[in-house]
Amino acid sequence: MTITRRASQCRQPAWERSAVDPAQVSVVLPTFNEAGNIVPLMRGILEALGPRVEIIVVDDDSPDGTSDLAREFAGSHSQVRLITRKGEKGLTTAIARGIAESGREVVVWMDCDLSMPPAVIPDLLAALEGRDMTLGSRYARGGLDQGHGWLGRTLSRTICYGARTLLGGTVLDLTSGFMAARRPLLLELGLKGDYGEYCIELIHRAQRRGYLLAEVPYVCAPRHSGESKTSVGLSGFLRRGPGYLATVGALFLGRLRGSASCRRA
Ligand SMILES: Nc1nc2c(ncn2[C@@H]2O[C@H](COP(=O)(O)OP(=O)(O)O)[C@@H](O)[C@H]2O)c(=O)[nH]1
Ligand SMILES: [Mg+2]
Repeated sequence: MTITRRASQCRQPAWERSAVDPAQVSVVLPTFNEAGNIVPLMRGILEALGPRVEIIVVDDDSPDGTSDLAREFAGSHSQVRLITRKGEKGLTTAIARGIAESGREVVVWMDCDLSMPPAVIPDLLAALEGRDMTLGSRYARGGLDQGHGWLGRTLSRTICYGARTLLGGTVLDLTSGFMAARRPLLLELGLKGDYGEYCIELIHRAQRRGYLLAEVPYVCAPRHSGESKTSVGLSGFLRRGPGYLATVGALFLGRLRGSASCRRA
């Protein structure tokens, strides 16, 4: 199911659109070399959600000084917590660490390159009403990917189409990475995988367990500053692609085994 924003809702302060009180929300920001983005991103989140939201930055000791900038911002914004991991690296474990550190009912996470607009977070939270997880979606009606070139878009769409065909479900943007989820779902399912494939796995397992999901369209913008860690072209696909394909293959086999044992029972 896709949620679209109604024009009348846009006149309210952003966080009043939310079905979830921002005091119950942590936004987890996984960063590696995001010095040019982290402060404007945190400002955008506070503007969208108001002062009661919690922001947890999980930085892997970025050499560009991302942690220093986040620490300085946290000095004047008590909502912001910084975790600097030393000797540990990886997107999925960084998000998982942020989730583990949050004591709040709802956790949101997103990329920190300003490709995902903080102004969409209230829509993700509004769509959580009666649901367990909502996803920012480039591929739902009203969404768009302006952040990647032709090759990156084609590879991403191909992965999402192939995964949906093999695994079922209704979600169009299976590698979204811009998500809001309720604590019970996160505690039950956790995050597995190395990079964006955690997203395919989490969405698949959530749908199989009967959790309710919705996609919220957003326009993915080009990275504001710094460099992509995947360079979503052919070289990025060759580096990350096998992980995605292995995850989809393993989930597909699990699904086949599951339906075979159901038929036998
Ligand atoms: N903590 C942490 N964050 C990471 C790591 N790799 C990527 N990220 C963050 O993950 C998000 C997505 O990375 P990005 O470079 O934009 O990848 P792309 O969107 O696939 O091009 C950004 O917020 C990155 O800073 C990592 O090893 N550790
Ligand atoms: Mg990015």
